[in-house]
Amino acid sequence: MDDLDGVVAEALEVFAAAGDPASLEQSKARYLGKAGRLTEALKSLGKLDPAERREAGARINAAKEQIEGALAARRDALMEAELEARLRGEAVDVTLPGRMRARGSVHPVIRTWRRVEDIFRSIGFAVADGPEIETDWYNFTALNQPENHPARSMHDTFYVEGGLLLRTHTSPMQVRYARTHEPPIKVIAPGRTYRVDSDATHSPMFHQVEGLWIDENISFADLKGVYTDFLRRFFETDQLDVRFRPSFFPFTEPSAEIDMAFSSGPLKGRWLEISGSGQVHPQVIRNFGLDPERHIGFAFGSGLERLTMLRYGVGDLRLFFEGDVRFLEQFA
Ligand code: 2U9
Repeated sequence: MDDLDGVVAEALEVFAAAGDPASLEQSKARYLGKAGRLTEALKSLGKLDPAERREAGARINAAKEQIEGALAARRDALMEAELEARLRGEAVDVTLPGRMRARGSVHPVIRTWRRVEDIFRSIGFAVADGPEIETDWYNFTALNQPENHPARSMHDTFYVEGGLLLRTHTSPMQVRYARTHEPPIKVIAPGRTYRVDSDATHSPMFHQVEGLWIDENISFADLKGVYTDFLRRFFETDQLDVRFRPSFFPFTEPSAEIDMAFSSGPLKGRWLEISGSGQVHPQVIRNFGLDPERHIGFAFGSGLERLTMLRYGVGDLRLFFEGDVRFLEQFA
């Protein structure tokens, strides 16, 4: 019993050395457990005479209280340290900026598409929609494209199984529209088109808008008025001139290229090719199911990428198809 102070000192040392609650509880058994040092001491009290027993009992109890006190204090300290560590590990820095959610934006070519639709709708044109996979008849034959025309070759057109092809212009949509509507036919056909062509200025998929106005008395003067008005509204300036140059297309006769030039601004005075056009060929009118002696009108076709490049000053067509966010977000 004389080494009780030694037992207490050892217990305090062992508790202090316990690094976590589990090893602390394990070392507790060595002193306070059933076979612990103090329990053993209490058991041996029976062998002592009453006077010695009281005195020894008091000393053992005092030692026990000391050990229990030290155990409780160490337990609190360890649990607090554990909690501290957990809080540190799970800490959230509320001063950090939130995670950004990137917002999508409308592709510049699609912006142009919508803008063109809005302008033409406002002057009474309907907007046609139709298949991107077409028959040879709607894409070529109906448009007076002869059997041996190079555009029909595998070098120029993507053919798919079953004699079908990816439309090379949006004209077949207008043929479909004209065959199912009575004149006056006043429609634009915007959409994706496909050609076997890929370099700095050509993409195998590109966008077109074509227009068609057929009635009993529609002339080149109407074409000039409609298209000039369209360009001035599209580019938001009246400082814009238009000229027609003779050309050839199988589906129009006569045919013309349309050039435009700004009369102010950085591109001032430079003629830019912007569209093809012409009076719809009598054979195409016949293919609508109409009589070319009675019905007449014009058509035009413009590239939406070209309109977009000129409106925003984009120098390279490929930027539209690379999906580079640094380019696209400028149109957000
Ligand atoms: C029908 C009849 C005739 C549409 C026309 C053009 C001239 C033309 C090109 C412009 C640039 C295609 O995107 S581009 O490469 N288009 O030059 N398109 S006349 O003529 C039609 C359309 C539909 C029923």
